[in-house]
Order: sequence, then C-alpha cells, then structure tokens
Amino acid sequence: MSWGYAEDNGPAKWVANFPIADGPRQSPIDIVPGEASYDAGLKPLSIKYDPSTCLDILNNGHSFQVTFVDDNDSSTLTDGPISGTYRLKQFHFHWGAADDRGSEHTVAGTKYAAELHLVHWNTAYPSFGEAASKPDGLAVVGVFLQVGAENASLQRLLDAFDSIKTKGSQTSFANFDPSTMLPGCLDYWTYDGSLTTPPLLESVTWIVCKEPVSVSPEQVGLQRECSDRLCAHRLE
Ligand code: GRE
Ligand code: ZN
Repeated sequence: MSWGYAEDNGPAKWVANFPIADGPRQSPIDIVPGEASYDAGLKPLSIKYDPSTCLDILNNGHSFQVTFVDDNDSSTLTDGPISGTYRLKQFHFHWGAADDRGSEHTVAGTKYAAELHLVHWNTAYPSFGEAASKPDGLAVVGVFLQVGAENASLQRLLDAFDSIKTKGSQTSFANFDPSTMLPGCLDYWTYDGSLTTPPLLESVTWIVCKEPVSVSPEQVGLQRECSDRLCAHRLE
C-alpha cells in the first residue's frame, strides 16, 4: 500500500517504510513563539521570482504543485538563515477537512486552514534531486493561510483545478509570480527540519512566515473539494 493520510497509511504508519520518520529533525513541528530565541545575526529574506520561469501545474496525487524552470538563477531565495543561492523548484499546498485544521506547522498549538510551501534547492549541488538528501540541500518558505478575505493571487490557481482532476495530470501554467502569495511582512521563524511527506528526508531549512495570508471560505472550500479528487492532506 502506498502512503497517504488515511488511518491505515497515514503519518503514524510511514515509519514502516521510511525509518527516518523517527529521526532527530522531522517536520512539521509546533512553533512556540515564547520558546524561540531571537537571533540578531539572521538576515532578512531576499526573494527574487521571475514569473516567466513558471511552467505548469500538476496533480501529484497528494497535492497540487506548480513547477518552475530551475536551470538558471532567475527565481531564487538568498539570505535569511541560508548561505549561498537556492533556486525555486515548486510550490504546493497542504490543507484540511475543515477551516480549523489543515496547516502542517502549528503556532502554540493553533492550526491554520492551509499552508503554502515554496520549495528551493541549494545550487551548491548539481540538481534538486541531489540536494534533496543533503542536510543543507533545501530551503522551504512556509506561509499560513487563514480564512477571511478573498485571496486574489490564489484565484488563478484555483481556476486551473478543473483541468487537473486526475492524479498525474498536468497543464501549463505560465507567467505566475509566487511572490504575490507572500504576506506583507516577511518576519519568520526558522529551524532545521525535513520534508513533511515520504521520503521525509532531513534536508530542509524551514523558514515559516509569522504573518498569515487570507483565503476566503469559498476558496478554501474549493481547495478542499479538490482534495477529494487529489487525495490530498486531511490532517486531523
Ligand atoms: C512536501 O512534499 O510536502 C514537501 C516537499 C519538499 C519540501 C517540503 C515539503 O516535497 O513539505
Ligand atoms: Zn509541503
């Protein structure tokens, strides 16, 4: 049986096939702001995204993912807690069965409705595939989505759902600027963690934005409706 989010193949069962699930730097975590230490040496994030590197939108069976051309430094993440240059490879979302759950990280126990992951790889390595297993291989910017006002930036993505209903389907998705999905303030929490899905590799420098962005009830509902088709996250 392949992994998923049901009783019989969900996170508690992943360790059988992916022993690193019991590893020392597994994600997600509960972020307790009062226990985080302020580091004056951390730089602000530097994000540069070129909308023309946006390639396609894909239903991978667990989430929907937007993929970027990553054979040059057009769309990169630098500074913040990382050194060197990390290239944007893809972004995807995690969401839940109701408005009061869905995010993977939590803040002092609070769950948000959804969480955006912008995945970047360290160009000190030759490719995303090679970077994905290195301790400093990936840097993921996480953004919480809370139910409130409509999110204009997200709507174009949701409009594309109709064409990627079945697992493995993909369609072109051009000229999208992912920086439009970021909150106004880029203050962040950071820690060394892992992929949150198998193979759960402990290669991610997590950069979790403190400020959430909004998503309307209709928009998160549509995402949820699509999660039935995509078999995506249903975190309890
Ligand atoms: C995921 O599958 O959810 C994932 C990645 C890469 C980095 C972080 C992450 O594929 O959560
Ligand atoms: Zn993710």
